[in-house]
Amino acid sequence: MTNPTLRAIGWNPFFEKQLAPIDVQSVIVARVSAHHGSQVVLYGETGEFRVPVQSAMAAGAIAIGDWLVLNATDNRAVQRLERKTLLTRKAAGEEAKPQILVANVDTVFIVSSCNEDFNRSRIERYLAMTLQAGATPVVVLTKADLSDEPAALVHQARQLHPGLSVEVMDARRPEQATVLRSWCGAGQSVALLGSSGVGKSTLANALGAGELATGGIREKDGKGRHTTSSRSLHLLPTGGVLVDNPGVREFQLPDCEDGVTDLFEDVVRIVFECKFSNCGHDGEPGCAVQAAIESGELGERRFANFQKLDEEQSRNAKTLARRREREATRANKAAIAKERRR
Ligand SMILES: Nc1nc2c(ncn2[C@@H]2O[C@H](COP(=O)(O)OP(=O)(O)OP(=O)(O)O)[C@@H](O)[C@H]2O)c(=O)[nH]1
Ligand SMILES: [Mg+2]
Ligand SMILES: [Zn+2]
Repeated sequence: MTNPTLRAIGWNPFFEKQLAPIDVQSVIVARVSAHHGSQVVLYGETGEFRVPVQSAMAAGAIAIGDWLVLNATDNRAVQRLERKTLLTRKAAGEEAKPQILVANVDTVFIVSSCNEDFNRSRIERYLAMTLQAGATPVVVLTKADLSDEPAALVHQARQLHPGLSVEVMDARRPEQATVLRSWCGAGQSVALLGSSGVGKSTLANALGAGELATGGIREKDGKGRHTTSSRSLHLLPTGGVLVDNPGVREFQLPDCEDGVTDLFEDVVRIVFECKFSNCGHDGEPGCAVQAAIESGELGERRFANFQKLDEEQSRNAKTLARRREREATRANKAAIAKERRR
């Protein structure tokens, strides 16, 4: 399975290894690229092909970006390969269930425009989610042509995480998007994330993903019109693949402790220095957080957002843990009842 076409679209030893127990003569591998009603679009060694949803899901639930092992004779999935990275958010509604956005991307372009959409706390939310997924975040600031101070915004965004890559551009101009090429080479998988109207599909087109529909934004508040309605994976002329996503509305973090801790490592380190381990950071003696805010080492906004995101993810993690517990208890009771009926 060392076919160059497969390698270009992200096939690598991580997935190859999982094939070991399978008789490779009787199967093919393919990557999930889109979902259209009753059909799933896949990319394989011979290019794009479609299979009925029932065949694609025969080995379990799938997400865009997943690798499937299919029976060569009837294209039925026999295995969904273990994921290298997994981007999730908390599903809408009361349940804390995580909702999968995309699987197996190496890089996430967190797209924000330089106008009304620019918001450091929102970017931090996407960063925590991306770090949790195990992918590399790159902040892409679009609509540089509409801003008087794009350089100041780049500077602000770079402060959000040590070593964070931040690029700024007019996304309508392919020659400006070339700064993103190093993340789009053969074998690389990238996903675009961000609010509606920030220019994700415009950027995808500039990178050569094809002819994706783009739409105007509302005059009064600069918000988008949710032009892209479904997630899809596209081949890039630079060799890699790119997943365009619908604009994300407000969303909550799922169980995301590692992502939050990684992103806010500076804050966590300061909190650790407070005299009391249960410090409320609200005027207690020996509070390292207060001291850091006073000295300017820690910004008030950053600390407040850390607290907000950390509480949110831990609340959702706890609800999820309770739900799993309930499910386990229910399964247990059902098993006991079944045993009794025997
Ligand atoms: N001036 C300017 N306009 C841009 C830029 N990028 C995108 N646009 C415009 O912004 C509007 C929205 O762009 P889209 O690419 O549809 O935005 P999107 O993020 O895909 O939006 P959804 O699909 O709704 O999530 C379009 O009218 C684009 O032409 C840019 O860098 N500068
Ligand atoms: Mg779009
Ligand atoms: Zn404190």
